[in-house]
Amino acid sequence: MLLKKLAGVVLLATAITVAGCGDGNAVSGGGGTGADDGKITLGFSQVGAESGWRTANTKSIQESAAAAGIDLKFADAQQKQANQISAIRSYIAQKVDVIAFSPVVETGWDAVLQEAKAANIPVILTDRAVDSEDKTLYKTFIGSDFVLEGQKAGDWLVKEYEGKPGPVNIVQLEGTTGSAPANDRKSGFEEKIKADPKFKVIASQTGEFTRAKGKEVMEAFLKANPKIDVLYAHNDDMGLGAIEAIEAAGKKPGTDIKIITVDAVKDGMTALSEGKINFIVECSPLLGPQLMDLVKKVKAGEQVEPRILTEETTFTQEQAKEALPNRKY
Ligand code: GZL
Ligand code: ZN
Repeated sequence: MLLKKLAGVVLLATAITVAGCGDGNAVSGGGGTGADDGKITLGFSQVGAESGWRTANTKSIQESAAAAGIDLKFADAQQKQANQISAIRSYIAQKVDVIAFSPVVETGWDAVLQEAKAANIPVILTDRAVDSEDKTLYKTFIGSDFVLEGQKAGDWLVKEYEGKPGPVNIVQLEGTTGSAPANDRKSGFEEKIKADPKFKVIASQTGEFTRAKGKEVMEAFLKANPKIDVLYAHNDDMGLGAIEAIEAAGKKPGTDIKIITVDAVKDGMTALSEGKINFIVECSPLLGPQLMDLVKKVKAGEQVEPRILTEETTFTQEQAKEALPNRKY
């Protein structure tokens, strides 16, 4: 009788342990999806497909998920925050193990991030930041320092015009209104040029990170301002659109109007190598491999750095010529 009882207790204990470990899974990674084939399920909400950078970023995420054996659910939000919020909500409903996203704008995320936290699904921010005060709403943020990118652009301009008289009339094509890269690339740049009053930002408007809008806004800048010396565009795509408008106006991009852009995607680097752009600040889209490492660590309940900075540099025309042949994107 006693032996039978003992066996019963052991059996029960084992069952609890197994269940416990399953529950443990639930605590750290959201319990996985229905198909518990041991694969991690990652729900990713992407901004959209607005630029060459974004396309390269999406490719990096999709390829590295496959290489890491991670089951990727991917949603393109066409640059609309509401679409990102509903994608995140659907990932919560599907009980994915981890959620990652690139927030199209900085504000308005606390509610949906609270819901993910309540569902015990860890969140990783990639590429762009959010302004949430509560740092427990996400495990880490991997992306560039956009203020530094703006400062690098401003530093180049200050050096380029050292000893030359003003006024230096600057027009600025800003990224998506309210996005971290637009806010921070603007503040970093303007902080550097405000040191010398000869630099004047005579017009500044969003080109929404796209070629089409960049071209349209540059056309308006050219019509309204007879003397433009410099264009600072928050990404290559808007700069490339502006080049079309500048040439249509009979001016030489890179000569009559100096151009500084950010990203260093292939098309931007090609224009730089041809002298149509004068300086590019790199912003790496290749976040995929590091993201997948973070997903595995977070799923396993390991501690991760709260802020992970991407490696990136800057390019002059000469450096672009050298770098172009083996550029990955
Ligand atoms: C920057 C990224 C920006 C790129 C643009 O990390 O968020 O969005 O600079 C892209 O090209 O559209
Ligand atoms: Zn910011």
